Amino acid sequence: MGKDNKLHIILLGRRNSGKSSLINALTGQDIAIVSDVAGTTTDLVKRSYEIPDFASVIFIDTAGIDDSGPLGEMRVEKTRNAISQADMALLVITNNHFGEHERQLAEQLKKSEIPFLVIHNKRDEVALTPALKEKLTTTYHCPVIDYSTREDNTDLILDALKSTWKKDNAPKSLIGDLLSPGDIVLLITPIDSEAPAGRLILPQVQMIRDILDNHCTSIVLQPEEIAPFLEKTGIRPRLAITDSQVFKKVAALVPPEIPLTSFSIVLARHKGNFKAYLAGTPRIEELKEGDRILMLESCSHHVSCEDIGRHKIPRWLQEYTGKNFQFDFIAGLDAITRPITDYAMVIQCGGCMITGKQLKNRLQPAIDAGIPVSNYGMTIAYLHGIFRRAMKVFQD
Ligand SMILES: Nc1nc2c(ncn2[C@@H]2O[C@H](COP(=O)(O)OP(=O)(O)OP(=O)(O)O)[C@@H](O)[C@H]2O)c(=O)[nH]1
Ligand SMILES: [Mg+2]
Repeated sequence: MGKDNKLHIILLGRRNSGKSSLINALTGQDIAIVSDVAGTTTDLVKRSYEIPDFASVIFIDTAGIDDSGPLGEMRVEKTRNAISQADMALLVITNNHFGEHERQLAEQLKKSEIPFLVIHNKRDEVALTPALKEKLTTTYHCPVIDYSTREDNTDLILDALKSTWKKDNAPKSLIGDLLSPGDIVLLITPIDSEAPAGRLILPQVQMIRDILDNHCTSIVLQPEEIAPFLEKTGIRPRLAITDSQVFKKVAALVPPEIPLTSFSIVLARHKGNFKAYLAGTPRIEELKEGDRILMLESCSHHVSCEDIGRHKIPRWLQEYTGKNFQFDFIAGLDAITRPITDYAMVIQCGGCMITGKQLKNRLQPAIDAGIPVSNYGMTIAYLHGIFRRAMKVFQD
């Protein structure tokens, strides 16, 4: 979603494939200029439209991806850059032609995790072959629609857009892949001064729900209750998940044969760039005296996150390394004011208040610049010497 909370859908394809015609058809407005001259659209054109029962969208018309010459190449560059603003894409092809341009676009979309549909346009002239449809469906797992802006109404495409978006945004299980039905999971939840009065926090509630969804049993208990519980019941849980702040204490209480991880690590895997965190966290070792570290907080009102991010992690980092650092804190989705290259490391909170895509986009510039990134839970695990144990259950 863009800042305007609208779904941005970009149309991509070669010149003359019918991108502008398709936007006209989808929006029911004859606004975009359409012609049989290749290269009619030369700039990004945005068009708002309300898809009934779905969302406010902005269609982005682009110049053909096969444009050439110095000006053409600039247009192609512009089209490619626009892809990152999009939430979804329509890849328009004709004449059963899916060549290098299309493959590159599809790869870029996949890499950016932008769901897309392939529209084979002008079926009134040449119909989509079953062989190409089959090939594209198995390669990209996306809808492939044979279409004609001259003959078909747009319901087919609008329905496919809706269902693709819903499928892509369907909640995925947090730990379902680690469990079998009937497994028992310990959820270690200290009730201390930082625990909100009279309730659990969102990640704890989400985890309980996820365990129920997977037909497993959760046992919710405080650190002090671990040893008596295990002793009294003789139960050997499949997994233990703890609040990261008491990780060290809990690691000593949960027998080594029981896999142990933390709520924030589970959430980091679920949402965010787990691979980048896995690679980035141990680079705490490379930090130098006086380095600048960026702490990204995705919400501005969660008192306990604030305490962890603003006080505990900075203190623990300086204690662990024996060095002093400068910390910058940025809350919500506020802009990062300094150039990202000023930072030696970026540490992101769990991101419980923002979407996965927002979280990823927020970290991408740092990742692209080769700056190590981590998140609160993984940094805490590392600083407390339990990183390896906490990651093991995901690596096996
Ligand atoms: N036969 C047929 N022609 C179509 C269809 N859709 C579009 N066209 C024609 O294809 C030509 C190109 O259409 P545009 O919509 O301008 O294509 P475009 O992809 O926006 O092209 P550029 O802006 O040059 O990149 C026009 O002459 C359209 O009338 C279709 O379904 N069938
Ligand atoms: Mg056009």
